[in-house]
Amino acid sequence: MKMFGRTLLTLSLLGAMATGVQANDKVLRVYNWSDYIAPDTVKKFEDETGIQVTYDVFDSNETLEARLLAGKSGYDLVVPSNSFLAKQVKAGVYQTLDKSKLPNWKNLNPVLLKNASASDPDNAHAFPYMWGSIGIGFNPEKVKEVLGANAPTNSWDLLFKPQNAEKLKACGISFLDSPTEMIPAALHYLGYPVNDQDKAHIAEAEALFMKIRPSVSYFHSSKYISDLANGNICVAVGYSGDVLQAKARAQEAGGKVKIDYSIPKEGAGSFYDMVAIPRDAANVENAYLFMNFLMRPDVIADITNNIGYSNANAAATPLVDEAIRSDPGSYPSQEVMATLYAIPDMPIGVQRVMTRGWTKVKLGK
Ligand code: N2P
Repeated sequence: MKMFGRTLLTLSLLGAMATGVQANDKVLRVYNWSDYIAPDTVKKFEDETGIQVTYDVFDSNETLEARLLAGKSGYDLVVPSNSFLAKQVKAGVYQTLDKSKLPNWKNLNPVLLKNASASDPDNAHAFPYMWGSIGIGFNPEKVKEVLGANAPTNSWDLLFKPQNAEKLKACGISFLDSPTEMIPAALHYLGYPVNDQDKAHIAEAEALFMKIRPSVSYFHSSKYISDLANGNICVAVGYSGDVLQAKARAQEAGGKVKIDYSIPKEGAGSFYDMVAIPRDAANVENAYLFMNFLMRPDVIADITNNIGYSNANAAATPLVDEAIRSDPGSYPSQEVMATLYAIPDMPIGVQRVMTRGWTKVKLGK
């Protein structure tokens, strides 16, 4: 009997491990984008709840997706962009949210929830954390020195015209290391739909990058923040809030380096970053507590005030610093918003084609 009981226990433990239904210890494992939280957010949560948080970071959807699809990521909360969320939801990567455990859901902006529901019907698996655009961070003085006063900093011509890139090479250019975000930017510039799946058009977009490749210092999705701020590079294609962080760091360092952010007039990509619980999360109740904490107006406003990204919490808006609310990089005008396109959700096969092409672009051959 005893033996039988132990076997049953072992079996049910194994079953629990397989389904991810486990006891919630006082721990939580979070995987978020780098430079995407206030310095004391995690500590505040730990102090209030007694839950110990392991907080790791990534800087591209591609990296997060590789972890998730390999299975058993070990994380209880992750933050994919909406363009990746849709596919991951279909692949069964996430738990359906029990919104009765999220009383602060009421604070979220209904318009942004509706927009985000295009990737996740009824917002069943995730809530929008922050959103932003993918534009051009630049050092106006250095760019002027190299290209003159009429440098087209308000256009993708600044980088996609090889004669401009060749000159800017002297002060340093970087691009995000993300084929799913950078190839649509080139497709858009070439006049193709951003979700174009025609392999010949994708090859043209890669060829455009190949032409300017010799002028690019590097492809990386987070290093440009400090490099812009230090004056090590003068132009970076990057995420809106990250460029604003570079600008703030440069100001804090004495203001010798100036940084601006531009949403090119042809339009730029936009994203929503979404908080979700992986299916095999071990600490689900704690994940709900952290989600609900992130939906608190004071908590999320404090994060925006530190990272420069616009959050998706309507109740938090009055608590966001006026300087951020009036910054056109964080909160673009309606006219500029109308020029933004959503980063497309590409079928996995097309994503692979883009990744292969991108590897060649990075190698320069
Ligand atoms: C944070 C970048 C988040 C925006 N460094 C890209 N989804």
